[in-house]
Amino acid sequence: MSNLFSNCEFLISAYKTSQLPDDDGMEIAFAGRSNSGKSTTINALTNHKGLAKVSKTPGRTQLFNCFEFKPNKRLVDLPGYGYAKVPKKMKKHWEKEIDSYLMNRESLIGVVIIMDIRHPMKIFDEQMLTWADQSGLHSHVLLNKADKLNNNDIKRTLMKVNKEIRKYSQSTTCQVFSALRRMGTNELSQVVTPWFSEPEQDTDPFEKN
Ligand SMILES: Nc1nc2c(ncn2[C@@H]2O[C@H](COP(=O)(O)OP(=O)(O)OP(=O)(O)O)[C@@H](O)[C@H]2O)c(=O)[nH]1
Ligand SMILES: [Mg+2]
Repeated sequence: MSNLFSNCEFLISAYKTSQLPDDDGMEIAFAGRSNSGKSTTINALTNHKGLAKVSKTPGRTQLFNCFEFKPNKRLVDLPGYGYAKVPKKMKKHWEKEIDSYLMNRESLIGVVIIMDIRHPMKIFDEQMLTWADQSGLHSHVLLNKADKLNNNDIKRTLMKVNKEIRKYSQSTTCQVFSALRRMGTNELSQVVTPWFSEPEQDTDPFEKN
């Protein structure tokens, strides 16, 4: 099924925030622990199998990978956080770059936080929810890899997480997802599409219309 994101193309990979595309327009970021399925989710949402690189080895995405689906409208695949086996120096680099991205990126309008449904709400996920709330950004949680659980466990986890996310943010939403089976992509598209239709913030108060 086609959606706003169906004609998405790879734009650029950035090792540092300074290499990202110009900070204009709007973008949403896909954040989550390493191996949670960020890259697979982008491929499911855009209906484009090989767009974002997927790997069985955690720590695969070690760059900010940017994709453009409309002029100046982007999806950003973030490096996974919390993967212990990454060398210390690289971990430091990424923590610094992701922090800087989240704090300074004007075109960032929302984050999709991807969790493995079997291990939801880890410390970084909670921090991301808190941070998005405090920054006035949209946020939406995907409980990914639902194909790994039975229906009862899915329902139980969804209820539990729905309750828990309220501690961190009043406005965040949550859904069950399977990037592998492309289950839940319509719902995801319906949640994030309106984020892009809001008027862009005028950052220059002196600019004349
Ligand atoms: N069973 C199942 N496996 C999935 C699902 N989504 C992703 N995977 C698998 O999980 C592994 C990691 O997926 P990625 O999309 O590369 O995860 P990532 O979050 O981008 O990982 P990093 O780039 O390392 O941070 C791959 O083997 C995927 O095939 C899902 O919904 N169900
Ligand atoms: Mg990845």
